[in-house]
Amino acid sequence: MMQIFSSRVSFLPSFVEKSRQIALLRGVVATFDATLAVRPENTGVGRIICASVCCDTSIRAGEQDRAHPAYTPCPDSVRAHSVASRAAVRQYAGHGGDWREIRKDNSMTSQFTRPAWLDTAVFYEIYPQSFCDSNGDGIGDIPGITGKLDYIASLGCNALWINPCYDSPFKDAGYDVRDYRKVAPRYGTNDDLVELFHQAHARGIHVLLDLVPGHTSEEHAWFKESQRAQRNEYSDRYIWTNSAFEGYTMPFIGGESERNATYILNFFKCQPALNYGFAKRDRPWQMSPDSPAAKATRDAMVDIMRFWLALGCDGFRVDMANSLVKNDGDDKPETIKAWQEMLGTIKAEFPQAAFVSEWGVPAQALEAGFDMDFYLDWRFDGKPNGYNLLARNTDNALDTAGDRSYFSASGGGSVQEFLSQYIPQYQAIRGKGYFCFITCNHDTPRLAPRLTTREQQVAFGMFLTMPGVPFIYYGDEIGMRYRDLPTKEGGYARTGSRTPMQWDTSNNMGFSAGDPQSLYLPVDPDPQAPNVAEQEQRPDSMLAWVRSLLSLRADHPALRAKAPMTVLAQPAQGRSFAYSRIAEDGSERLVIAMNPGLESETITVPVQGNTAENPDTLLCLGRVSAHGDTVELGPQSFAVVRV
Ligand SMILES: [Ca+2]
Repeated sequence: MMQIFSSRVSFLPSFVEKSRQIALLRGVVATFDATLAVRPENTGVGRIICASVCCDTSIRAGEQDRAHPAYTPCPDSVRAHSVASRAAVRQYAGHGGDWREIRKDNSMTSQFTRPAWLDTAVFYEIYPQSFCDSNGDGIGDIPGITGKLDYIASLGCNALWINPCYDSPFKDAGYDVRDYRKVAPRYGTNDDLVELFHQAHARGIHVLLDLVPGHTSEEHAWFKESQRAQRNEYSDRYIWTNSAFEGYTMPFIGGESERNATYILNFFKCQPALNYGFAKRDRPWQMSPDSPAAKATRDAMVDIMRFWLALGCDGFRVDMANSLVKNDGDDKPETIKAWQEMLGTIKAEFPQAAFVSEWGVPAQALEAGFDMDFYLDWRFDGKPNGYNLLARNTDNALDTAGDRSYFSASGGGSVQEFLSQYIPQYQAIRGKGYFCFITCNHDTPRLAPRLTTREQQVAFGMFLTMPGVPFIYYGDEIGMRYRDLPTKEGGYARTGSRTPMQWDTSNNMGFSAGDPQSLYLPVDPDPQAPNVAEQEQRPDSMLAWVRSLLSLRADHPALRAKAPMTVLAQPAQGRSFAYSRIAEDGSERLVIAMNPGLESETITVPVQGNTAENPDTLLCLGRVSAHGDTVELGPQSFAVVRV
């Protein structure tokens, strides 16, 4: 079965194509399950997998092609929540589709209190197997992370998100959880993790773990029980059909258990979907989200959160948060309801816990109770979403040629297209929570080597001064490079963004004292590969720039997550972009201006004085000068000015 997925991914022509497939497989398919239906011919991925798997279960592929109820647009009548007044939010209508407006509630004041600490938070995402190996076995571990907390604090980061570190067969690098309550032995012990919480808190650092609520590993004890022919407590914890010969329009597996049924998958073959019910039901085996079985799944997930929060964890990044309830509508009413119940319960017990969703539609995610949602990197058939426009508007992760990203000095265009997508989403959630920029993540190609250091510096200037809570992926602060590598633990095209952290020029670049052959992934062999020790010596380094930006952010209330942002300049014919940030109490107003292009540009913004000598220029990259309301921005420049 695994081969089906492997070959499906590996023959795809480009990284972006692979990423698209992975995104679809990992849950974007769920985000867009209804929007994809706008063009039924675009349901290819799910159908191909269904067809492939169902060949193994003796079900004709054609049966999967007929109705596709999973991809039927949700009629208004299905929307469960009442809406007093609504504002439009733009959402991408799936690959091959277009941007369109969906209707979202913009009137509801969130019932959830947001943890105050998020207003000044800056996150650092750590892929545990690749950050620091403390015992020389070639795999990063929890004590390794603990040993680097001072480095993380020195960056200006005061929060961590650690990718799954739970017991797992690692067929999807830990997103296939075998035991939610146990640290994987290769990373250490539960005690090691509790010690990490303590050491982090002593440095003012909050720690979020990664919650994978939508599926488990096929080796999870719940699933082993659920597979049994005899009914038991876990029979309905997963989604089973009524016969070993009955499939469905979602990926499913048959013939592997004594139970006379097939089960629904969320992603890889090893990841059976947990049962949160179906919003729309067209088969007798589909249960309601209000069923006792779906409620039991929600309770079990709350219990897992409770377990780690009680041990000192500060919250969770939640994997594929938008896809719990199957056959849900465009507006995700039942998935939102499920989260409102779960987060309502856990937040009442742990009001300072923070939750960030892999959802990508912040108006929905915040309504569901999350504090933050990511601006995810989406690209479908060459069509970028707003974030992809900024930094990854290309089909080639490695090559500068053909890169039309806004931050590409020679290839990018006006910032207007990004803003036309970002601003409506930003306005829809203002005051309710945070829409968060990432530098990269474990599913996304790193900016380097495609973007130069200078291009990355301008990009970071924006990412770290926009509203919301920023997330820096480990190694991006030194410009670590995406590498073209064979797959590891289900990473496929994502593997190249998951290589060991480059600390210095010692053995394995300081990542591990072990044999290079034992490493989780090989370190970058290039003699010019960036490393922390070298960049610490150099004031013009990427590392120094990131520290400057985060130091500025920490010192200025106008750069806090909540502080409002207003666009000041977005020339249609130029490359420049300027915006203001104003402290919530009105005590401070900053102007951020940038020009990622290669030609000088002049824009009109309310900045006074010549910034070359002006003490109110708080941070400057390249040549920036202002005369009255006119600001001249040199090539590849960035400035933060107090006005
Ligand atoms: Ca280790």
